[in-house]
Amino acid sequence: MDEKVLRKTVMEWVEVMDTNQSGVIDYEEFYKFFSNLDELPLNDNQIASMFREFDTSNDQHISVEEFATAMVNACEIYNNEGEIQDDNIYSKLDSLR
Ligand SMILES: [Ca+2]
Repeated sequence: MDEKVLRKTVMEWVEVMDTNQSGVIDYEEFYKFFSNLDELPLNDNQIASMFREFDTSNDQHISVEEFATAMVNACEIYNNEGEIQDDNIYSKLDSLR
């Protein structure tokens, strides 16, 4: 697994999600992003539980670092291909539910 590629992807996601450019993802931004993913249909409860799981510091914001850690953990468990592919990050996220 290439963690650098993953972190770059996470940074790009955070940039897209962080609509008020605060540098962290609040729940509203998180919800907007994940409720609009056609590839990953999630209900409100699933999005809320993902947010809680990602927010390891419990400050109600997800930092780039927290997001990256959550993705790295997901990929360590589920990625056996040796590299990160954008199109299967969705299925990894799916498995965090
Ligand atoms: Ca946090």
